[in-house]
Amino acid sequence: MKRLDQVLAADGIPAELELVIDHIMIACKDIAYKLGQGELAGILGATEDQNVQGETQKKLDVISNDLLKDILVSNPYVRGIASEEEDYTVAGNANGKYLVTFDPLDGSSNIDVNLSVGTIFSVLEAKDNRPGDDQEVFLQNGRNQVAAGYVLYGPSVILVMTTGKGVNFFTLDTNIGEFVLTKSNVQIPADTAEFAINMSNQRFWEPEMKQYIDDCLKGEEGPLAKRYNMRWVASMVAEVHRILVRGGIFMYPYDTREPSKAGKLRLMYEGNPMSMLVEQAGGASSTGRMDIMDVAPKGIHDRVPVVLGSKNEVAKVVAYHTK
Ligand code: AHM
Ligand code: MG
Repeated sequence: MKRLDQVLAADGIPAELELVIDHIMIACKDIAYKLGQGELAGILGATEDQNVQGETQKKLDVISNDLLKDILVSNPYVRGIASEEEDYTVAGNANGKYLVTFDPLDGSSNIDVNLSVGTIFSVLEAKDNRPGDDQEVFLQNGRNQVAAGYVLYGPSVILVMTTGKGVNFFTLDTNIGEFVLTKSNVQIPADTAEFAINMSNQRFWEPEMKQYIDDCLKGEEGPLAKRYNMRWVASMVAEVHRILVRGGIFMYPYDTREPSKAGKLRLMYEGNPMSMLVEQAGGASSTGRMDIMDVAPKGIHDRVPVVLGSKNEVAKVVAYHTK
């Protein structure tokens, strides 16, 4: 079986980008090991801190963030990093060509209950001479990503990534400590009858989203003429992985619980990398009104409504929002 480095080399990825991806994976293997140790390593539970968005930080959020940050800022090709768990961008090498954004441990409410979590990453090119601690250099739309992916820490550890040439799955072979190719050119089925959304927020959604879900719940008798199934893991990495494996639609729409926020999920750490993966696998990704990767970020911690997955179902949701 082919190792990750062999696949990247065969795809003609620049050696500098390969080293950046390699370093992200070194940190992710360490995170996977610590998650596997769980309570034995004393890393479960919360810290006394909150991140810039006012969310309680789990110990493993902070540990994972530091592992990624430390290795990436000392990588010669990394100009800087932006993380969901860092208030500000952090400078790397002033001559570095790449910027890395990441959610070190997404779905962290699942850590203490021993369910799947993941690391999400995105790589952009630094377009001008600004230093990596200047957030302006990061404010590019998702179409500029040169690589994106996630590592899912589940029963097996799976890296899913794209460099713009399709989506591959790599499984961590713990005998050799390497990610090996286990599925190439992943394609999301265009149609689905499985949706994922946090139904408890229903009363806070916009009328368009309420109407779409109402119509799903009407099943064969309703306007969508299908019997739907529902899933909610509360871990975006696990939801997107399910969609890449068997299709589906995942939504975290705008809601009025905190009107100043466009949605719960973050554009640069969650929306853009997942959108690149989904589009590269033949799916679609939208805010409900426009493609997520066309949204221009105003700040590194911007939020975005997310609707992604099987392309015909995403098109239906977009039609509800735009008709
Ligand atoms: P996090 O980055 O703080 O972990 O939040 C993101 C997660 C997603 O993985 C998941 O889709 C969503 O939050 C779950 O939210 P909820 O708790 O509202 O179900
Ligand atoms: Mg997180």
